[in-house]
Amino acid sequence: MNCTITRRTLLKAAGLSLTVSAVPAARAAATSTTTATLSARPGHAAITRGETPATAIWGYDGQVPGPLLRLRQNDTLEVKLKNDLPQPTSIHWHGIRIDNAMDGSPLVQQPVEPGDSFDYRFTTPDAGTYWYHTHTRGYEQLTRGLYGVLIVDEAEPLAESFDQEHILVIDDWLLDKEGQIDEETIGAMMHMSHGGRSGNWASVNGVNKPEISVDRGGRTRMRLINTCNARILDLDFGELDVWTIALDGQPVAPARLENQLVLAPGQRVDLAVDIPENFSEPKILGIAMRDSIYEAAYFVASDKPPLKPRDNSPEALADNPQSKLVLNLDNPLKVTLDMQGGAMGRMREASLGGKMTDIRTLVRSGKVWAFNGIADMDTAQQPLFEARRGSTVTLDITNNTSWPHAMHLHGHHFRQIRADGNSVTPGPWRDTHLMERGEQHTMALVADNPGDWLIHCHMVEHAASGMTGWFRVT
Ligand SMILES: [Cu+2]
Repeated sequence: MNCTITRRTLLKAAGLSLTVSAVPAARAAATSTTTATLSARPGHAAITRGETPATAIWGYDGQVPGPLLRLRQNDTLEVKLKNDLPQPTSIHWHGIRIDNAMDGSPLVQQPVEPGDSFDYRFTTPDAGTYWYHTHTRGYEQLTRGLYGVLIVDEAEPLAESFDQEHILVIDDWLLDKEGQIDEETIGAMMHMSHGGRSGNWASVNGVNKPEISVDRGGRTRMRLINTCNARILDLDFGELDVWTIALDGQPVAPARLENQLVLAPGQRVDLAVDIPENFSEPKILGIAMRDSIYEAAYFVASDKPPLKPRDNSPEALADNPQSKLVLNLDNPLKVTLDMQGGAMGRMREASLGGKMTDIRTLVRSGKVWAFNGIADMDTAQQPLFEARRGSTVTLDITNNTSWPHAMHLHGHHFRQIRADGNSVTPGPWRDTHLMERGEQHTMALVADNPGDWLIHCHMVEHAASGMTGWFRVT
């Protein structure tokens, strides 16, 4: 008999850092189900830490980030979304290889009307760091704070590998002098056609410049999530000893971080960070700006006596089913994706509603970008491609624009492949891949998840103004 155990989700209103002992340690004999109710509703957040009145936000349970959802690999998550907002909404479970009907995109779900609710239910095949966020009017609802963290713990607990865990959700906010979200610029064409909306305040776990308590001599697993609308984060850890151990939830061979860490909107990274035994002064988590470091957070020593530092480098995380997928590059379905448009671009016209439309009319219609000459591929009858389940697809993506873009795939991960003589070198599996301007990358995926899925730029202003398409797996 399949025993189903309902357990409370680990909900933490503030301060997402927790010790490893707080992670559910005992493995249930059978898979279990975690349930939660999330009310999408207005609330307030002390983003500026008292420098202004609290910021009016929209958040899950009225807080930002929303409640931490945490379950074990292969378990089931049931979430009732209650919409207590004045407009329709939905939830996308970013990076989870999910049942298509639960993906939250407009391809598979009518947004939930105000006062209504929707029950999401899915299993979590891959361990890792994920997040959930609105997929309706993202340029407004993500701006207002509708996102939270979803952690899937490894089927076999890792308690001995780390002394601590920290979850760092990094966002930026465009606030006025009273600390309120600048509403006039929500969805502004200026942001859509340029680099998206960037803020004038940064937050880590919902507050500006928090202090993050770390154990001296300890090794902490840091899970970082970029929830910014559009800002690409160049993160600087100063002298701390940092290894990358997973990207977008998928394990990678531990590699020491030698430079700044680039985290595009939507992306996550898991790090192993060794805190020196004699650590005393606050260390800065910096965001590299053009010619300076913005101090996003401070690592400060906890009151605990120093631990004996490890002399081994971090162990690799166990592979996920996703990371074991094998590309068949002998005879892939080859797809070309030309990203066009935006300010300082060359696009003069694109198809809109099936008609070739000049750029001025496109701008008036709120569309300034196009995939393969189509400015509304998100609602087009024809998908970007249709693949048989289990087949390998290569996506030849060219960023023919003057802006970087973070390309996000729903329901799947993909990896960059580089032809190197006769061999092919695959990059890490990711669900969100940064394309700098002018770059051409060949990405490959195993189309193993049936349904209709979005592919879009995760700079949410771009996604809303032409940079969204879809594909079908049959
Ligand atoms: Cu973009």
